[in-house]
Amino acid sequence: MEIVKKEERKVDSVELVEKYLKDESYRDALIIQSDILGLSRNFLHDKGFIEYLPVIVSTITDPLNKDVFEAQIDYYGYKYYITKSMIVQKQVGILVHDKIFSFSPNLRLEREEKAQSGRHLIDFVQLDLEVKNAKRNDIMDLMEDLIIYVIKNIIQTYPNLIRKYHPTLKIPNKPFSKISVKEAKKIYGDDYERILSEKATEPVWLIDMPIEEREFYDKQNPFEPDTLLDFDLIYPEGFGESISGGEREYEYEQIVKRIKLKGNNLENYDDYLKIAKKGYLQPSAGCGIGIERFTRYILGLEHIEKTRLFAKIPGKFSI
Ligand code: ASN
Repeated sequence: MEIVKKEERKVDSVELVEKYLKDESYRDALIIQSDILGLSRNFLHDKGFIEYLPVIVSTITDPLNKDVFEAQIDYYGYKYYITKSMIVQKQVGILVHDKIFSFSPNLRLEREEKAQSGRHLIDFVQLDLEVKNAKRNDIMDLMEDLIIYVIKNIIQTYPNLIRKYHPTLKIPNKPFSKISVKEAKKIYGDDYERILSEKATEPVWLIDMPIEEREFYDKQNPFEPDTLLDFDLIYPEGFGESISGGEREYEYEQIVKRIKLKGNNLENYDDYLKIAKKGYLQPSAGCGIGIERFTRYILGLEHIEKTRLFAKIPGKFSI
């Protein structure tokens, strides 16, 4: 794919700084975000998780099941990818410690149409975690507790900010409801994700993605082979997708089959496949939750751009 530069877009650095100083919603969002980071970190430490530093450049990265431009760098003739997610690194990570997480910066060069969604940035951070021998339900249960813990604490600590920005924000009730993609499509049609989010008043799990719609690493359901043992969490009130995750493929033959099924190039996964072939990979499950989206949801912000400084909106040039 070729990136077409449509026009010269001038960004004035002084104007940008003045915007940050004038509009207090940037300052408020950063206060909330700082607490989201601290609370999530404490929550996971208490559950015995080890925090890893993120991997930002690698020879392998998530192929992603979507249309993004490739982000590669050339270093002394070697090719590195900028990480789109740490999924393969997490699968190796759990061989060293059973429960791991990372605040992982990801670069996804999304198409400009995504700017309108209000929830896409090309440079964002996800809290990415993985647990050895865990099942899908273990991770969903963990994330429900994490979200409840974070929202509860933030409402208690910053009642005035919540009243000002998102007065309808509630502490969600556990367990969150679940709906399969098949069922959601039947009820809401092809635009099920958007409609589900708009109708919901509490977060909802969307489960059992069709195999052709997701990446090779989410585990195929042996009892329903056209679906995966995975999930997304959808925020209510139209705030859209929050989390994606699932159980993982870890057996060499199955991984090869899945990479081929997606039409991905096996050679791109050489380093990963070697590890799988040796039998080192283990069963695991995990997920990632976008930090800027979590901030946006808690404050009920119109656009995710408000949740960080130097935000990069799809298709736009910025500092
Ligand atoms: N972090 C996600 C996961 O663990 C993968 C992703 O970001 N695409 O499943």
